[in-house]
Amino acid sequence: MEMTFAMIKPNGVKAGLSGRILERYETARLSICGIKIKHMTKTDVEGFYAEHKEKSFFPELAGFMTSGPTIILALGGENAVAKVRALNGATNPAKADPGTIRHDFAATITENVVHASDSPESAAREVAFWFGQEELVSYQAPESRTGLR
Ligand code: 3AN
Repeated sequence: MEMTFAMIKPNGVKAGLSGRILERYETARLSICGIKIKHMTKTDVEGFYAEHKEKSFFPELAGFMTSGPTIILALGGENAVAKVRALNGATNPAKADPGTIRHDFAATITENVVHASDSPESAAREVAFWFGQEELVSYQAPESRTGLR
């Protein structure tokens, strides 16, 4: 089973969209292998977005990412990395396809509501950045909700 890292950014959490976003991941048969709520510090953001530290948009990104709590997720399933990227949509919400999370909920490229790892290599790094092994579980998402209402 492939595992990827995803995050509901502060504007998504504050707007009360966490449940609706999680529902999309679960409906796509991804399992929640790890979950935490975390108010990031500037040091967290510098470590997590190390590849963007020198970019012109970094101060704005750091200000936004520390503006409130985020929900951080390890999601598992077949092709989890590509699946979550597809569900999230393009980085710039203006270019995101209808039906994607960013198209439906986000307004700007900085405040684009969600994050997801862009490759299996970054997924491994990002999951390990936020979760210890003992904080992760593994289960298979069911094909249907048989036995439940
Ligand atoms: P993604 O989250 O789609 O993988 P990255 O990793 O390239 O996108 O960028 C990380 C975050 O940095 C984005 N989610 C967005 O908040 C911000 N960002 C990326 N590119 C820009 C940009 N050109 N202008 C402003 N913010 C940006």
